[in-house]
Amino acid sequence: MKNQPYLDLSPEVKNALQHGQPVVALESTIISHGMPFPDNVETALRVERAVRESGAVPATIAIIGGRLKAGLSEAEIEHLGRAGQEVVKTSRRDIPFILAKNSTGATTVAATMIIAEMAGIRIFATGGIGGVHRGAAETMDISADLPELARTSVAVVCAGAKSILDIGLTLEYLETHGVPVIGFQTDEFPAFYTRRSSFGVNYRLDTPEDIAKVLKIKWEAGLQGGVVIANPIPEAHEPMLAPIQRATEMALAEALRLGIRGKETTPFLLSKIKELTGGESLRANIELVLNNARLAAKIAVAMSFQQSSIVIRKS
Ligand code: PSU
Ligand code: MN
Repeated sequence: MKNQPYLDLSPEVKNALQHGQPVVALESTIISHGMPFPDNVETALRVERAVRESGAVPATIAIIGGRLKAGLSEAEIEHLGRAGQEVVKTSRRDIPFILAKNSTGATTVAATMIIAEMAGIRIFATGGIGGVHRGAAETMDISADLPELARTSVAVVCAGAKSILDIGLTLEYLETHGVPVIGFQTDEFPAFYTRRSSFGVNYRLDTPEDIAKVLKIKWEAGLQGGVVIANPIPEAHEPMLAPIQRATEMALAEALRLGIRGKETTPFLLSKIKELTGGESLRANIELVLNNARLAAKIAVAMSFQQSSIVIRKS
């Protein structure tokens, strides 16, 4: 690892990376802005356990007291969960400001990818990625997660993109920027709460080993940039489509009426949908994150078997 003046690895994460053991990065905006307390803390800890049970070391990522952290203590996770929206939702642009103030930030997919890459962690599990929002032709609301996927060499395991987004335009953006979208055991890109979206993936791969092989080749060949690994929510936990769709439409209308904009949009929609579905969306969200953590760990394990030295060439 290059000298990283702002980064602290937990002793466990540091040790695992030094010995080429599998490590999975986890984000923290999902803790402070994506779920209510105490489900958020409980889920974050369960996700860490799921990664361990699948043979990898979890590295939850955040900014704490002006330091970039890969690997948090339980107390730090609990703090992020209790503080909730009071913690700054931190994406690429925000990082230097949070560091300058010795402040604390919950990292989005984009910011988590940046810190994971610095640490040398290649696999990252989350719930859903940000994307092109519906109505983006007018609002230009495109998540900073997308340009990050274009430039940063980390693979993100997710359950697709939520239907609060324009899934078609999100996939077009990824295509333009050369970000491969892999479907794990599926030909169809999943829509987060639901297994189907009617949009296809670029490549279907059916085992963690096949995915690990492609990732290794991509980065060894010097092809920088991220990869989306789309992992549908397990059938047993897929909620009924109609109530989710109704809640999504109502939440979008409410956001428009209240003039919700910018970084507030995604957290607002998530909490509104949860309220409107009586918690059904939250239950599904928890299950799909656990499912993604397990797959990410298996891919990380397969990668550690294949090669202990994946060198990312920087131009
Ligand atoms: N999707 C979810 N839960 C989340 C997020 C997205 O289902 O918590 C969070 C992630 O941290 C993601 C961020 O990176 O929202 C995207 O925010 P925005 O749309 O403002 O870029
Ligand atoms: Mn946005």
